[in-house]
Amino acid sequence: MVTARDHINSNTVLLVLKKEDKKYTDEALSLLNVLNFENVTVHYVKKPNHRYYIQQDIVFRMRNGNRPKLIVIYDKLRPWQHYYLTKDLGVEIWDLIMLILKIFEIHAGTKEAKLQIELSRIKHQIPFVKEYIRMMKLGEQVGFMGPGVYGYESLLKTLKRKSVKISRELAKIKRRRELQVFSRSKKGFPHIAIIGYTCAGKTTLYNALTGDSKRIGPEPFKTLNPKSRLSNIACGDVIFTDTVGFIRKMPEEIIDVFHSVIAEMIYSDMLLIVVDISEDIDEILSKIDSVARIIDMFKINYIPSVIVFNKVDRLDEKDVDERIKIVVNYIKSLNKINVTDHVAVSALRKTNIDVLLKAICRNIDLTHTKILMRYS
Ligand SMILES: Nc1nc2c(ncn2[C@@H]2O[C@H](COP(=O)(O)OP(=O)(O)OP(=O)(O)O)[C@@H](O)[C@H]2O)c(=O)[nH]1
Ligand SMILES: [Mg+2]
Repeated sequence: MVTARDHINSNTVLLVLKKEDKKYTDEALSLLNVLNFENVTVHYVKKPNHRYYIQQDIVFRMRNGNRPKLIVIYDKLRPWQHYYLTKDLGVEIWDLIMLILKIFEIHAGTKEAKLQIELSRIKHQIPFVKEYIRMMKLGEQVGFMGPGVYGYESLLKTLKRKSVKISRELAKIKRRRELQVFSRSKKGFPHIAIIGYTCAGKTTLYNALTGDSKRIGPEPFKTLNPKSRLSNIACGDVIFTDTVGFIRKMPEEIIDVFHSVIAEMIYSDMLLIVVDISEDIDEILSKIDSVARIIDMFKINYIPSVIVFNKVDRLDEKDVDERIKIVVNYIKSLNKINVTDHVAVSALRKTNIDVLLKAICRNIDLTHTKILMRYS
């Protein structure tokens, strides 16, 4: 473990987790990586400090010495903790919700998803602004950072007005939306969404699948978000989409946003469900449960799904076979995912990518015809 005081400088992002949440470290680092933060120092706290979340002596040491450029608390933060950290350190502070909203923002392609994110950000911000006003009225100062009590009061009014406006707009959009609109709009090329938990290796797989492929004319890409790419594979042209990862430590307040961001991507002709087969078997099965729940929730059980068991390079061959057997049986017993195939790969080493492409081709011919028939 790296201690906070050793490695901090003005380029560092300080990532703070509770000791009991140590298992989420990789997940948190991977989210920061998506945002291109590479110089990250991890700090664990045994028990969150009431005033600062981080232990007081560490805060004081940072105040008197090197400060990071950003502190990310991988947990919910009380409004006054945000207030005191900002006031005493004068650096940007994000909590878990702010971090996840930033990630969603990158993946949000529809107006609905963007508005949902904006609404959640405002709703999340309001108690913080209220706390700032309360503290300032008690005579506290936010130092050079804040706009003063009147500034915060007018900000609060603006946020409340915006939140009402966005809620109305969202209600209208939701009424208009039909669930299958996403699929229909993508008619043309078979659309393959790569889904699964964060860190499972979706982006690595996306790169392995699309890396060598030639882009055929720029036109089709204009309507796609940057996470989708047209690829020419043995059986024809298909569009692969890399999606935002399911996050284990997902605060309830933003589950709606997650759904709106993932919805547009998930209505596809095929799902590649990426599973990190090198994890603890209990962990794998519990993640499979959540994937099945999400598939159930969106009522997309009809979409043919290829399970991609990734990171086989981390295991012995015998282990891989044993684990796959257990997981496949478990998935079948759930009866919620339309599994048409499974393939073991190493996306990183590009092992068995050809086998996966063949599996895709075997299933896509059938499925795309079906999808076209349904809407023609
Ligand atoms: N050993 C091994 N590591 C892999 C493999 N595939 C991916 N990884 C590693 O797993 C980590 C996460 O990979 P990503 O491709 O970013 O995972 P992701 O599912 O896109 O994660 P999010 O975008 O956060 O949802 C990276 O450190 C990869 O290098 C693999 O086949 N073998
Ligand atoms: Mg990714």
